[in-house]
Amino acid sequence: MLLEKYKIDEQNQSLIAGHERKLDGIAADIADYENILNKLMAFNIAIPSWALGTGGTRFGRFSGVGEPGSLEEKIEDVGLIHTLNRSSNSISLHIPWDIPDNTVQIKALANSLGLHFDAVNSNTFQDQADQKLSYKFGSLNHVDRRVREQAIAHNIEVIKYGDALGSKALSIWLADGSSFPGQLNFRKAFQNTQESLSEIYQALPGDWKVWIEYKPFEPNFYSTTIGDWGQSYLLASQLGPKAATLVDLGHHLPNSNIEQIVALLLMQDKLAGFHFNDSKYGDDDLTVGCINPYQLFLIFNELVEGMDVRGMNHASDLGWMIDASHNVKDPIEDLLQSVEAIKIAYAQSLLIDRKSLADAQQSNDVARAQEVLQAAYRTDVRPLVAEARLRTGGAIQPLQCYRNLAVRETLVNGRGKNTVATGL
Ligand code: RM4
Ligand code: MN
Ligand code: MN
Repeated sequence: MLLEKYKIDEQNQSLIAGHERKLDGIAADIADYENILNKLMAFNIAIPSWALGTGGTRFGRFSGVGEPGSLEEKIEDVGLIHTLNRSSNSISLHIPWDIPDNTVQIKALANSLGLHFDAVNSNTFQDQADQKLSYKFGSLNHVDRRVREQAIAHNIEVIKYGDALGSKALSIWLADGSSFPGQLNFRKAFQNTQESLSEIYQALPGDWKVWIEYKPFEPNFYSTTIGDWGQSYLLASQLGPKAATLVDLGHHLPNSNIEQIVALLLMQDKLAGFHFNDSKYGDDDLTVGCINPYQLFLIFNELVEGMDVRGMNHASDLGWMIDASHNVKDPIEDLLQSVEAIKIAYAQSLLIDRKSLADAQQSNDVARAQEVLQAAYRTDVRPLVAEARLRTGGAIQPLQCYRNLAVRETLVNGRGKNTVATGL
């Protein structure tokens, strides 16, 4: 289905007066108003193909209704999200969950909805039906060279799909590791991973990047071969300039200072980008900003400061992507909430009085530094984010608009109630 612009305009009509009143309330206090709006309008976050259906847990999966049953329908859903929020203009594919059989047609469909393809993700954490050797005991780190070769070949195949679609990055997350002490020789496992990655690196087209994700546990529970940002950074440094570290917010042990990790990776030009989500305990893959929006703001504080110091383009010089799983909410509603939370954190970080913060830091005025940060964090920037959306043709309130226009109900009519999304 397509959402016609006039329907969104009609929805906006009843909200416009209230919106303008709220916007006037904050606009006058923002010196850099137009500049900030331009940055917000340019800022997009990619939607992963695996987040459009219901995820489920190892205990079960409770399907939603009207879920996409094909890659085409997933692209259609991202098109709907983008029509509503004008901030989700790309999709990130997981291969082989979403193999584009006809890349020309798939690319044309995405382009017709104003979308392009973000990073492609390989998958060597599951065995596929037609696969010769098993990944039960690892993939790129495996003790058996033949398994490593199979995993390398898969990654190279993923690059080929991505290249045909116009992607510019390969994102690798490995389940490789060990569940019991003694199971693996840590050094050999790391060296095998490094050798395998360097073969994949050599297959990257000239303008491509490889993003290396880390995660401390799960599905292995004793060690993970790329367990933290240091290990990912080591690999990315050994590989060369096209390799960098991808930060998935859920891939840290509790209370890790993620903003500090981000600041240092950025300093070293080794920050690839993000998989945004939120968590209370582990890799919970919850809606961005639902548990700890202040942490998200502190991350964006480091990002904006660090990117500005390096003269980077906020919208395009890093990879911005959601990596979430939906068990109880409508995936489209959840993704709209996640994108909104990211844009709010970004907008708040653009409001930080950088000069005052630097002065406070320089004079060890700790209380003032906190005041400066929290003055920005406690500003209700929702009208600003809505204004950026409105100016680009989106909905003032995307979630409300989605409900009022009965989008899910229309999808159920077309797709049926019990469709099952591929992937997780
Ligand atoms: C992993 C990791 C990867 C994602 C898979 C589905 O935990 O976050 O990025 O591709 O889940
Ligand atoms: Mn991830
Ligand atoms: Mn994850």
